Amino acid sequence: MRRQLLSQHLVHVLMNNSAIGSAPSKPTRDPGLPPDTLLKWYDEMLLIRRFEEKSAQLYGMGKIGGFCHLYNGQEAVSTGSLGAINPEDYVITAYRDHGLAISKGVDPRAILAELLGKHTGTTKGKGGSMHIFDREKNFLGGHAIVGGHIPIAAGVAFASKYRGEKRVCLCFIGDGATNIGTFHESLNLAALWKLPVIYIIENNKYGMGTAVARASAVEELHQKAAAYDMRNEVVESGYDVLAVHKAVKAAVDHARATYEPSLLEIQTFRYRGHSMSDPVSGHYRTKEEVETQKKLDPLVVFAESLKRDGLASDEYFENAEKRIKAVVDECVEFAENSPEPPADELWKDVYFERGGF
Ligand SMILES: Cc1ncc(C[n+]2csc(CCOP(=O)(O)OP(=O)(O)O)c2C)c(N)n1
Ligand SMILES: [Mg+2]
Repeated sequence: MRRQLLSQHLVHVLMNNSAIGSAPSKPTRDPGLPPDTLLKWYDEMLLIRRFEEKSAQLYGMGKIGGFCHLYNGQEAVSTGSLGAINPEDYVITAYRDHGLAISKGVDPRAILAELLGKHTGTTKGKGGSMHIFDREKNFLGGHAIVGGHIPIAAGVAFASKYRGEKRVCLCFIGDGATNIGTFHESLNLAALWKLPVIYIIENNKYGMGTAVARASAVEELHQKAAAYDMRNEVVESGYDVLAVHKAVKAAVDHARATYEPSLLEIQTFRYRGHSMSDPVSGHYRTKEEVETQKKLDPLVVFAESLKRDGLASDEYFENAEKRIKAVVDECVEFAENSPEPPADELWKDVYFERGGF
């Protein structure tokens, strides 16, 4: 209830604040963040949005098969979080993975090729949308089983600590996944063994068609950390890339200094249906709810804050649209012109044969 009131309050502030167009006035920019970085973040968020829109279009044309879960609306979580880590740090997530892969620097052409089932895709066209993976970029998936990747993140963090490294692991979890057994087992061990993993709940308020309140005995999801005496924080303005970045940066700094884990809950919203097979609202949420949430569009909020701080003009945003459109067009051209996997690929990479990660 408190959150609903807060969200209504923010929408009210947005709609009535003529001086700043459509953006809330807080939080203000961290002066330590260079303008170039902020503009790069904006471009990245725009790329994620346009990439997902193109994916939806290609899906509708029958060029993408199987499951496909889009990230529209959650861009500030991806960009803000991954803006707080280094290339050698790890990221692991569930099946809603395109945006996080883009933020981790995975080649968007290879991501789209994977969606189209092409040999040039990130998993050679055999994994599809839910299994984007790039070992070189330390992007460890893309996992389809809800909760399946949560213990893997603890293992990755264990390896980092065991080797005396300072690499952290960001593990993204849906709100629904916090009700799965592996979530609790993993948090317990991460806290007990002091593992440098930051669990980030992307609370988009629904697990498929089930609202958080109907699936979880505890609605304030970050409070689940209390059972394991784990550092935790909630970001109610998950549409604000700067607020997300601040919370994740604090957790990352803490993990590097102490090896201790954190659980962050970032409140966000997905604009589309659960997957491409679902309608935008369906029976479980109303059009009004979706429209209300869209007034807190992360791209609009960020653009307004950049303008307000004098870091970008309308011209910048117009050019950004053109630049990003060219990138997405290149992805489509690359993916469409790439070959299908050859038949002898069928049995390759099915089982891991030797070596370590
Ligand atoms: C173990 C398991 N149970 C059920 C499913 C079917 N399933 C796919 S997504 C999903 C909902 C998960 O919701 P949430 O964790 O909130 O993530 P979101 O889709 O909102 O990003 C379910 C139940 C699954 N993939 N794996
Ligand atoms: Mg969810």
